[in-house]
Amino acid sequence: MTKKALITGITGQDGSYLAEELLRRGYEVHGLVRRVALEAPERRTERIAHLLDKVNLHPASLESYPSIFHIVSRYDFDECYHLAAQSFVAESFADGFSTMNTNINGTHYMLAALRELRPQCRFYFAGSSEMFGKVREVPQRESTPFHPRSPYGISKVAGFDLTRNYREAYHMFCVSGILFNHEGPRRGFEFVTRKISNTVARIKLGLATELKLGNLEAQRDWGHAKDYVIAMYMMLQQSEPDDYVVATGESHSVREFCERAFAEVGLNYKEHVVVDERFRRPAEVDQLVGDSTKARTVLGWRPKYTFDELVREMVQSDLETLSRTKGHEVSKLSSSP
Ligand code: NAP
Ligand code: F7E
Repeated sequence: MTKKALITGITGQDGSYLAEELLRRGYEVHGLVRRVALEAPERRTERIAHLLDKVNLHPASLESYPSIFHIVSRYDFDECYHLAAQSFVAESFADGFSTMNTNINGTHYMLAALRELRPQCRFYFAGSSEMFGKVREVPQRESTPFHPRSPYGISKVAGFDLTRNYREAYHMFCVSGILFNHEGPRRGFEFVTRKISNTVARIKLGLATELKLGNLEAQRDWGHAKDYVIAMYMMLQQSEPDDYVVATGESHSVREFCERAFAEVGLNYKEHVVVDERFRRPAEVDQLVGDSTKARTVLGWRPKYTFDELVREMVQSDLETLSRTKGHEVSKLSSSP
């Protein structure tokens, strides 16, 4: 029988790659999509534009238990990937209450609706390396204590605890992936990797001259989102529910990311990067690097992309997209009366 999966956050970076992965595996894919008044619909579903005739989208919001309950009541889902969240750490400092509300209550609503209506449905929670925050050991593994440094990190610890509690209290198949940063050409423009790749492309094309950043010394374990959604899928195929760290095991600074990204188009980052204090955070997570031995041995997961390949793909993708737009604008100008 065809398996049915529900993806919350299907319009996001990971949701779009996961939808592709599940469709490829023959799943019937459903997605939860909220309505946002200010944005044009074609822009909001941009990442899944090529999938719109293959997936079933349902209107709902993480702030509304009735909307979630309604969707869960209509379909007999086998798997639920709960990816929707306010995922930008800096924004969680600006509006911590909204982040907490969406990320904690939204996760609780999902779990409560599944317990009530579909207790056999397998549940994936999008945990994060931000839960390790002020790290207690290097590298970080499943047993490393959490010390979150932002409202976002705190909300993810709460989501992780809720997920484990539903597993232990109600014997549901609930797991958390503790995923380290993962990126790609579909990454939101506010995150540092995409901000860098996009600005590098703009500078190369003469559309910008400088790149303003905050802390250049922060270190992250950056992988590719395409590799990471496969780990999510694998976690739900195990005989027992458990939590897993997913990471490359390599750490690079923001400065190094800049160096590689500018070098990709033959430029020197030192001539364009400007430190702007406005992009620093009240509390920083200085160094993240994951030990994914458990995911590699139990799930058989491993990343395919290297750091260099990730940076190259992001810069080249932005360069292509912007060149097309620029070319289009130039041809529009030359054909205007
Ligand atoms: P993303 O691109 O920011 O996508 C977030 C998704 O959540 C979007 O589809 C967004 O919908 C949806 N959403 C936000 N608030 C919502 C609400 N109130 N109701 C319904 N939907 C809502 O994030 P991502 O990078 O794909 O990450 C997926 C998940 O993994 C998130 O939970 C994130 O916190 C977690 N995570 C990400 C990383 C990473 O490095 N990418 C690492 C660890 C954990 P709209 O399109 O309407 O905004
Ligand atoms: O910041 C530094 C910033 O916003 C990375 C989310 O997906 O991964 C992501 O969270 C680092 C930080 O990602 C700028 O201070 C410097 O140290 O790209 P980011 P993040 O905060 O690591 C985790 C695992 C998640 O779960 C989250 O959902 O880069 N940085 N200058 C900057 N960051 C930004 N955004 N912009 C700057 O100008």
